Amino acid sequence: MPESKLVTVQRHIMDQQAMHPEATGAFTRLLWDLTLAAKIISREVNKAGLVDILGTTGSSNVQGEEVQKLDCYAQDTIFKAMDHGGHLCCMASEEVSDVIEIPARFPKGRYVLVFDPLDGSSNIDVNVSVGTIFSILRKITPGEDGNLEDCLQRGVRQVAAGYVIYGSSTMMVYTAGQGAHGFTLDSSLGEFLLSHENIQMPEQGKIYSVNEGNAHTWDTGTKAYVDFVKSPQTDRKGKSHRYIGSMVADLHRNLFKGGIFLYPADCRNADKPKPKLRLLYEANPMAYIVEQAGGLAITGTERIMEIRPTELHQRVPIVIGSKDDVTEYERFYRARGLPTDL
Ligand code: P6P
Repeated sequence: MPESKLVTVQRHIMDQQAMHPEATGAFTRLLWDLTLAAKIISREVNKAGLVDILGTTGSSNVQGEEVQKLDCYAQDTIFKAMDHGGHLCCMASEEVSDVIEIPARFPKGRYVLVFDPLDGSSNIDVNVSVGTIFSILRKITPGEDGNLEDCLQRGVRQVAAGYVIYGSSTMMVYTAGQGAHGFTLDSSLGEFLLSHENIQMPEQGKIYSVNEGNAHTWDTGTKAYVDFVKSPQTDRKGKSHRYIGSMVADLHRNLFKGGIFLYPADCRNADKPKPKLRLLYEANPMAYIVEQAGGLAITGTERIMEIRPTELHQRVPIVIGSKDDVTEYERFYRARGLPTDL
């Protein structure tokens, strides 16, 4: 067992910054501020169950504080942690319809933060893992204030991306383009400590993750692929179905165990497919992490990170995971069924 290095996420980020001589330290301080927000959210999420039990007195908890919905709490926490550091020109969030300006009283910087403050929050009251997802871009328009154009950039333009999963332990996984790395929160220290350096996703997995309840809405290629992978083949067993309904939790498991996660569009109206997951703050950041770990992320035919965004809350179909599994899926999708040369 290699000697595990005692490295905090701050130290790791600084070492990453050292690989970019042009880095000014603003990026490092931006990520540090984000880890503070993650620790605060983790504390609240971990007592949510308790608040829920004790909160039976109505809308206030035992301290008489107003019990905020946790996703609003997460939104406020990230905003307050990030609005004054001088690293950002604007933000965008799943919880807010328009671009979020940096208050005039604070300095502005050259980065954009796009995030989903608490993805899967509907699972909170049944104690299922949820997560925060973030994506960091560079400002591309002139002037101090960020705008929609600064947010609507392709995933390949991401400077960094990551997620925090609030589960049996709180972990942060991030990439700044030099691999994907996992840190586990030691709450007694209040530090995220390196626990999974340079994560490598298995090239093929034994798991497929999809909401089978939507099977009647899928395109024929997806239907054929799911039927194929769950059935035993001459050269391999059928894959096991694992679906939590919280993207961060499903992808975090597949990142380490291998496998494929699918959220195809509802194709019942062929002229107007209806995808669910969001491009800017779900698909792109998770795609960056997975690609840095050796996996793939596509819509069916197109690399997720190449999509040119047109709207802040734009939705996309996503198939993401182990390289061989996603490559095999794409053959079914393009063939609109079982490929003839399989
Ligand atoms: P469904 C959670 O609401 C979420 O945005 C993702 O985290 C998750 O993968 C997906 O939706 C679950 O959607 O339709 O299967 O409940």
